[in-house]
Amino acid sequence: MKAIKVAIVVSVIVVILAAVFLYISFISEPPIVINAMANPHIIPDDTDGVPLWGETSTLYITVTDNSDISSVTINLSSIGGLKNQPMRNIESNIWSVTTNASAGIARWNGTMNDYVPHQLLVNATDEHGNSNTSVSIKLTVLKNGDVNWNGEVNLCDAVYLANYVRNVPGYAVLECISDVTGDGTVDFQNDFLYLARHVLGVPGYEILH
Ligand SMILES: [Ca+2]
Ligand SMILES: [Ca+2]
Ligand SMILES: [Ca+2]
Ligand SMILES: [Ca+2]
Repeated sequence: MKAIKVAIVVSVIVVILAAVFLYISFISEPPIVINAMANPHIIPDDTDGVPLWGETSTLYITVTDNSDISSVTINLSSIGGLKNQPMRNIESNIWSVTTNASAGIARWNGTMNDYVPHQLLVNATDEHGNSNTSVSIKLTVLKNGDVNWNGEVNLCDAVYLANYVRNVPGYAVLECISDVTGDGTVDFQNDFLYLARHVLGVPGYEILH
């Protein structure tokens, strides 16, 4: 009889320990972070510090967890923003923030002959303090006005832009990089003339918009 009682007590203890263990593993799970996206994923650096047309990107991430999420932040320091920029819960599991990129932070790699994307690290933390810091959102920042995508802004870009706005075949551009007047359209009268004067050092055209 005593042996049976001992067996029951031991079983109960084992079940309680297993339940505690399961509960601890349940609450110590970090959030799952997926679907990193930047829309658009290419922007120019914001050379006048005023984020006009085409100069911002909205960053999105999906965060799920078996507990509540206490915060989702993103490190925007490499593009001139906050190290712990809060993201906003816009719907169900999707978090978002819109940002521009400070002047001068475009990274050109001469060996690769291309811009190096910024990897913006997300930190998703649940209500028990478990964090997932394994996912980044990729954002490529070009020099504003680098119309022909070669790492520098010079007269070649103005000539290239002139060809684009006159519909010369073979001259595709990203309009967000080419709208250096910041009015939301790319044209000869405004953007070509402004960019040409800028690269030629004409006073009054020092800053691209
Ligand atoms: Ca701007
Ligand atoms: Ca260029
Ligand atoms: Ca324009
Ligand atoms: Ca612009």
